[in-house]
Parts: sequence; structure tokens; C-alpha cells
Amino acid sequence: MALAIIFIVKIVIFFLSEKKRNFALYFIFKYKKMSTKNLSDYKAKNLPDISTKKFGIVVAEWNEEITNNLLQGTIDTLVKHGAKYENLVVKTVPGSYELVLGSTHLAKRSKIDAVIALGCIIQGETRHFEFIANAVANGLVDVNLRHSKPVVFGVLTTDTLEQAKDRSGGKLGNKGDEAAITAIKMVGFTE
Ligand code: DLZ
Repeated sequence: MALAIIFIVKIVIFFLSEKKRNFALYFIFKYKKMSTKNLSDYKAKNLPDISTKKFGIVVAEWNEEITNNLLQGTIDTLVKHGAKYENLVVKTVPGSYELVLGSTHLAKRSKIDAVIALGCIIQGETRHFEFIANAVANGLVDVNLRHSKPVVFGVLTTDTLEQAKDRSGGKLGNKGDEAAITAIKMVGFTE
């Protein structure tokens, strides 16, 4: 039922004039509910041995106060589950848009088993948000497939700075923990 309604809404939006479409999308995004899942709650059963695995981590400098916390969460979780500090390669890029190229460079290295891309894109006054978020999400899928190794989307996409703080070590956990555990599980998957 819900899927049918979403489908009908999409069709209606598709046939609206550009001005009305932007107006409708503005309200949909304004009132959509953010997930309130705690990002640090994960299932840690049957994790693979990662003591010899190498992880590449690319971090965006944009919204640094958030991405530094994502990085901390990622490293803590990887090490907690057996990764060695010396097997973590950390690189920074200016903004989330550059995560795709940064991840590509790390994914190309044969010794790196998985890449984790960390960023924070916050909805602003302009449509940058949608362009950047879509470009990064699609770009990272491409890197995954081209290099046939896990490239994890550790990017927060939020309406406000407050929501980003909640998800980078605040009351809703840390997206960095989620990204790390995803990389660990996917390394196990590809073994
Ligand atoms: C330009 C821009 C804007 C407006 N917002 C963000 C953001 O919220 N998060 C982020 O990581 N980066 C942002 N950027 C920078 C772009 O990702 C990119 O670095 C520049 O457009 C240069 O390519």
C-alpha cells in the first residue's frame, strides 16, 4: 500500500511544472522523518579475522568537527575488532564530492582490502546538498564495482548540524562505527 502511494506521488511530481515540482520536493524533504536508529548498535556475531587486513579511510575536511568524530569512531571500531593501527591508511580530501576520487586511489592499491569514505553533507540554502549527496552515493557504488572490493558509504546526509552531531558520537551513536563494522563484514564476505 505504502509503495503504491509513493509510486503515485512520484508520477504526479514527474508531471508537474519545474516550479511546482521544486515546491513539492521542498515540502517532502522538509517534513520527511530522519532515521533515529542508533548507529553504534550493531550485530557483532561471526566477524572475520581482520588482524592482517588493510583498511583505507578517506575523510572529507568539510564539516571537520563532525568528520573528525566519524574518523575516531571508525578507527576505534576497527581496532576493537582486531585491526592493527599500522594497517590503517588515512587520507583526507577537501569535501565529500572528492571522496569518490580519494576512494578510487585507495581501492586501486592491491594491498588494501576495503575502503571507508567518511563525510558529512548538511542541507543548506542551495541545491548543493542533493547534487553532492547523489554524486557521492552513485560514485562510490561505481568504485565498489570497478575494483570489486568493499567501499563503504560512511557519509552523513542531514538537514541540520544538530542532526549530524547526534550521529557522530552523540545520542544516536556514530556513523563511523557503522561504517567500520560494514567494512569488516564485507571483508569477510569477499574472502
Ligand atoms: C560546496 C560544499 C557544500 C555547499 N556543502 C558541503 C557539505 O555540506 N559537505 C561536504 O562534505 N562538502 C560540501 N561542499 C564541498 C564539496 O564537497 C566539494 O568539496 C566542492 O564542491 C569542490 O569540488
